[in-house]
Amino acid sequence: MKQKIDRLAAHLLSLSNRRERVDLFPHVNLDGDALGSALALLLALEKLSVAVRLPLDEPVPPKLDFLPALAKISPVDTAGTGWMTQPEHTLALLLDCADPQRTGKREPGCVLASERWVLDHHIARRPLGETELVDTGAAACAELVYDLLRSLEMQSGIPLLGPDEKMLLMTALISDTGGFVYSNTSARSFTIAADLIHREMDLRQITYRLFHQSSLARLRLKGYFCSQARFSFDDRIVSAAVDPATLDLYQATDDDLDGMINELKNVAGVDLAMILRLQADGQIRVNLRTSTAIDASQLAALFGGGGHPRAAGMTLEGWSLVEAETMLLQKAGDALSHPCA
Ligand SMILES: [Mn+2]
Repeated sequence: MKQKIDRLAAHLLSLSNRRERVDLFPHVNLDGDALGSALALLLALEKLSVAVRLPLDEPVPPKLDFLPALAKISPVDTAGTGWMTQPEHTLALLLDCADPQRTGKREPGCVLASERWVLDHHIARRPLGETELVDTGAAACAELVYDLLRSLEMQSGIPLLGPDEKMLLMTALISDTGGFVYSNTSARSFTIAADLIHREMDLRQITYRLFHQSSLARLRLKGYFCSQARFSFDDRIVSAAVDPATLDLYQATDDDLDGMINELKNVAGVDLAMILRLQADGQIRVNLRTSTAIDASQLAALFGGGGHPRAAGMTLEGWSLVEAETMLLQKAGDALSHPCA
């Protein structure tokens, strides 16, 4: 991987003071790793006098609006084609993803570019080409961007890791490792973090914004949720239902429910947590989180849904909330008493 990174670095350096431009393509539904990695690389390439853009057609998620260098983003209207200026002189670099489809409506910009490179850490679903650098051992794309910046520094003699680049890469690393606790966290993650940290870096602020910041609406909704959650089957199953009127009452939105299911699942002894959300169109969205005692994907499959063994979901139609919850509790109870092999 080091040789490949060095080769990409040499190639990027060769574009210094040339008309060729680098367009950076992090995946859609930006997360801390995708955006932090892209902005750090953008700042570094600017220092090397490489023409570079970060074309985005989605707003920066509110929880990432504290990042430095956000003004460097090029907001583009992908409804038209005007944003792809001179694709024949453009190097497209995909970040934190390997397939142009993962860039959403920006996909033509990746496809029409004169050359395409990839820097990613997700498992590849196809054979990789020479210019596709994928390291599944990296906890975050930011680890690969870090290596790339160090290689660019070596080859150019120009220092590239200033406070902003360090802040962006640290945020990306914290984001993808859940604050250095997920199983992808490696000794290498800590080595890189040790090199990025400095006295002025506000780690507390980064973790607060990424993982803990709430809102009054969300807090009140959480209170309602936790107080009305129903525990059954010796407290091994917990369910909670919410309708649009309740969300209105708390001036909350559907987004405020994100992560709420983990609060229920985190209760010791709970094997299955489920949240039923009645939508404005009458459909009911159901989320499931389970311990190893129940396969969430199998339970969801009974109702045409799917997902992973520990997290799954489905959409129900033609039921009232009460009917749906009663029926689901029955099926879940069956699953508990007849655990799958
Ligand atoms: Mn990532």
